[in-house]
Amino acid sequence: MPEMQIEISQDGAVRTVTLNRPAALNAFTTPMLVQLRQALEDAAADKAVRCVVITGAGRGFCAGQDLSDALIKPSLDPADAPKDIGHLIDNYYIPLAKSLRAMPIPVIAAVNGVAAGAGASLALSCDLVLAGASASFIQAFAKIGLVPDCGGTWLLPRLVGRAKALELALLGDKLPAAEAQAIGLIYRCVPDEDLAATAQALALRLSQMPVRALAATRKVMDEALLLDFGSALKAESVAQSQMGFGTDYLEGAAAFLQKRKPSFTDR
Ligand code: T3D
Repeated sequence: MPEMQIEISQDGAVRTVTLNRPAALNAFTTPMLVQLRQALEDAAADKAVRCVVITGAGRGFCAGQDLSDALIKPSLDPADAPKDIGHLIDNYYIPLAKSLRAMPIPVIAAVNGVAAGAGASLALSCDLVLAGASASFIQAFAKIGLVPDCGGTWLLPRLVGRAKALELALLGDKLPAAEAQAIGLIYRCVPDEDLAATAQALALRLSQMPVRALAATRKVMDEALLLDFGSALKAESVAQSQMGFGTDYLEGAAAFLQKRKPSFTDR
């Protein structure tokens, strides 16, 4: 059984998952990728959890794939056959990226330091990305002869447009959190000392909202990017119909009419 490389904590309906290999800036190992995916799936299955926060221990958020991992580390001996790193992507990164995208509740990234390579993709896959002022985002892939992965090629142009996405991905320059906010890559940059409390407050706020509708909003918005206008209208109608049968809609509308605070329960 590999040692735990993440930490999990719970505060009310908010579950926090902390990537925990601070000496390597929380770079991903295969056990960590498996543990993170399992933690997300456990949170998805637990009806008491209504929001997840992902953050990192120490001074980094996540430095992407651990490049010293024996699974992928290239041999310096030219006689050795090159390793197929597509195997790592297929078996670890793709399942993680899909689990994150399919979460039935909102997920916040609290980016406490550098987010590089797949670590940046992980953060940017979350629904709301908060970052401390000293945090940064680096599309590190090009620097080591790779392409963005863990959803990076899908996310970047959608978040900031093709020109900026290519600038970030081709040059691989460090993008400070304040600039990431300015170009619309992330939700908000806050002072480092406020990051954890801001993330918790945001998570508490989301956890008290109709989370089923929030997850459905993410889904229809993602789908709408691939649809023509008429098809997007229809997709909205299908989702709205599903929400309309939910307890949360009854509660939300009743609370509005009765001028009281709603109490949402759907998951
Ligand atoms: O096969 C595949 O790779 C497929 C999958 C690809 C997905 C990817 O994520 S590819 C991108 C991989 N990540 C990187 O290329 C980033 C590598 N790291 C860096 O460029 C720098 O560390 C940072 C810019 C992120 C931070 O720089 P700095 O100066 O703040 O810290 P540092 O001194 O470089 O790193 C601190 C320690 O973390 C250091 O260890 P040491 O010397 O103190 O023992 C460093 O080696 C370690 N570390 C940082 N990133 C990684 C890492 N160790 C292994 N893998 C890393 N990715």
